[in-house]
Amino acid sequence: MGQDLRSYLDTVKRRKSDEFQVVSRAIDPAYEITAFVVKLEKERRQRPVVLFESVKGTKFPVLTNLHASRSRLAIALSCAPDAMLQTYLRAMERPVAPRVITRAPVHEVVLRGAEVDLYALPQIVHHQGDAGPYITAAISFAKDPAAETWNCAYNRLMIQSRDTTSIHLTLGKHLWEFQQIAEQRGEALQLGLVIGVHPAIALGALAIGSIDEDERAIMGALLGEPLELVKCQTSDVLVPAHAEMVLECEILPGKRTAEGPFGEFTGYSLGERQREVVKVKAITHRRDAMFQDITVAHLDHMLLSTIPMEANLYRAVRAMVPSVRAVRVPAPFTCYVSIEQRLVGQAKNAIMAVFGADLYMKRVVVVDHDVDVFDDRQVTWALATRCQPDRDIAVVTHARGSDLDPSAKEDGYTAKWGVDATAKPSLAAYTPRHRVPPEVWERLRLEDFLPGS
Ligand SMILES: Cc1cc2nc3c(=O)[nH]c(=O)nc-3n(C[C@H](O)[C@H](O)[C@H](O)COP(=O)(O)O)c2cc1C
Ligand SMILES: [Mn+2]
Repeated sequence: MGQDLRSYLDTVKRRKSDEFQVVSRAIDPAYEITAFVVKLEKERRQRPVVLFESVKGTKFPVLTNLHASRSRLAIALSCAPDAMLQTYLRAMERPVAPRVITRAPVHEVVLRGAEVDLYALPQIVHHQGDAGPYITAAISFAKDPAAETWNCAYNRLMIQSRDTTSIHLTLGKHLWEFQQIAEQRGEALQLGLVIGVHPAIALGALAIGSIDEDERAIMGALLGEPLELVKCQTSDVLVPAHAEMVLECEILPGKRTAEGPFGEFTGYSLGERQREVVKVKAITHRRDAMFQDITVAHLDHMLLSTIPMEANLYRAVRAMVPSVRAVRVPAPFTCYVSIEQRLVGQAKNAIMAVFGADLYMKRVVVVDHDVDVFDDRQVTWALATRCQPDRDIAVVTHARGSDLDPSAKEDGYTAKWGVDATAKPSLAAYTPRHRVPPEVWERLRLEDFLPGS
């Protein structure tokens, strides 16, 4: 199996040709790319991969909306759409170590020093009010300056000059931790920002877990073969050899710059903040590289991030409540869990497991296994009919959450709430749900009462 974006696109073209849309007419990267993708979804219910061949102001074509369909993501993991959670869990449990190679397509073109020009890249502005062009599909590859621990994550970048960007590091997350260590030593943190990869690599980058878990090995397990890495031209950072493009960078110690406003994944445009500064030392790319974009807060972004989140949350709840049935992340900071509750108190344990496993989680609802967490109406029904708020809501105060939650007191400092919407003391002992007698249900045939239909 190929581990580059191109071989995946070939598979999509072969297996789902109507889900690959080429646009030849020139498009303005300011707002038009986002408008095109969102309109296609809203007005025509279509969410193909889109390749804009001609983008104003740049020679690079732009690929977007790659991850906006569960069935396309399932193709990337060589499994059925409903097997993605289990496939992802297996990859977390059986990681495959990466392999370093020396010749790489991503080094076909190497631009260093004065040749670096971020303004030659597509200057994509996503939403009204954004402070400027952002790079939204870059995956960071970095190493703990004090250890052999590697980390990968998506980190959006605002283009600030020919060779600098700002970067958003969620407070308390792994790259932020590396940056703290480097800054305390007065060092720049070396990193590769990788653009244009196979979706298995994208999904692997979003694995949530301990800082010691190596996302690169989860990528390998998802690909079914070791991820091939190559050393950067200007540092010892290892990056995927088959990527479309790499920005070889360092985060400057002690420096901050104004970033934003930016339309965030939460659906809100947040104001300006002081963020870390990234110096771009080199840009390497394939000779005919595609640039990749992700439309923030839309399907391309949300589907991609929820699959790894749900796998990790399922793993965490299962460690506490073995009879967990399903986990869903239906909205930012929100998790629904269904459990087959065998002992009183397990719903509360499930809530604690979720809060312990994912920084972003702020509201958890736990329901019994007869409730389908993928149906919002059923969850709402359980909340209304199995829950007493004075008894069943657990509030955790003064905790850490997302620094992009506009309701938080200050960046990321937040309360959290878990709601036990399971029947008490147990589903078996609860007042029964009504139903038609089973023998009548079996016997009655609609056609007997609707002749001619
Ligand atoms: C398209 C996209 C953009 C993202 N942008 C950021 C970002 O700018 N900063 C950030 O901290 N996390 C961002 N995230 C979320 C992180 O990549 C995600 O939480 C990741 O798992 C963090 O890695 P870690 O658990 O190794 O710290 C983004 C995710 C996606 C899918
Ligand atoms: Mn990590």
